[in-house]
Amino acid sequence: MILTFRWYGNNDLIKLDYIRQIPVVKGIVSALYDVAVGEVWPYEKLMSLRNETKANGLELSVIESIPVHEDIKLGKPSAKILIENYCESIRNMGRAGIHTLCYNFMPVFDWTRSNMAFQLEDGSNALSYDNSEILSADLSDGTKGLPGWSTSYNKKELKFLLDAYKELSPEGLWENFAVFIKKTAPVAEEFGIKMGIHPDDPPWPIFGLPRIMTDEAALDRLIGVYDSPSNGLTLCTGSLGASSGNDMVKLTEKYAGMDRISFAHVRNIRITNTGQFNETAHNTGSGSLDILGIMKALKKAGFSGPLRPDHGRMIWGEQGKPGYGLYDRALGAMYLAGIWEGLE
Ligand code: DNO
Repeated sequence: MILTFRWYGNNDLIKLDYIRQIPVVKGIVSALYDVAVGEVWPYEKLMSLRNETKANGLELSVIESIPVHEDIKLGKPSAKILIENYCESIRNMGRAGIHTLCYNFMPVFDWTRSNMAFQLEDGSNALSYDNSEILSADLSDGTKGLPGWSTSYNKKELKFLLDAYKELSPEGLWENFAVFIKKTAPVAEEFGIKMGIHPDDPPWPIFGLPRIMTDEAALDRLIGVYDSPSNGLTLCTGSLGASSGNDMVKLTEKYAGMDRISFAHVRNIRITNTGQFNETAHNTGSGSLDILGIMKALKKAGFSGPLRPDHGRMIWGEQGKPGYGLYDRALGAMYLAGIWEGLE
């Protein structure tokens, strides 16, 4: 296992030399933030990102994410050229010596929360989700009504997208996914890259949009579409684990055993009701998930890929990007590395 840490590039409040001071962290998870969605990611930019992390003693282990253009998910005619561009970005990653790619296939909305600063008993803040609040979110002025939403769509753009998806069933989304992965995964194979799809977060439909990467049946289907270690999963324990029907230790054992876990996001959440959860500290006792059991399952399967602590709470007065402060993620990194060392 390679312990990694997400870094949002030079605008990130958390600098690489701080990340380097977390003794267990060896790799960086990052992306290019100045390439328009659908364009080819240039080799030179990927290479300079890698050199920058290297100059700080850290390997660029994972690209999270190259966004998948909505036209690909919608199966529009332009998907053909957009998928070809995606393949070229994968080739450029390979040429730049980066071997893991995390991406998702969630229509319009990536991960979604209803409260970015939910107060926990100990006075710290964490992200939380409540289905009823999300259902009543005001989308009449685009994504402005959504807390913490970063990719902004104005009123017109959002309406256009939501209308376009009205025509698309979950089966239709699967078909478009199959077209995408059958083209991209062989290129990833050829260039020594493991792709890992990020499960839908939360793992159920929101705003009437189809969501397909939600449970064991979906993961089996994903593998069935194109069977290769280059077509794997980003095991995001807090995303899949938000649905109590997903037994995370069992799923980890199964897919790690099949060598289909390309990358792991390990974090804990507390399920408070159906469709309702809040994020917690990483350790097993703080939330509903058996983090030790998950790490044991990865270890037992000989998992050797990148793994990162995921969203942290805001503690010790830290201000910053919700979920992506330094302190609690660093605690998470130490906890996860400690478990691993113990298992070794
Ligand atoms: C949230 C992240 C996601 C993830 C994308 C991957 O913190 O896990 O935004 O990067 O879904 O494509």
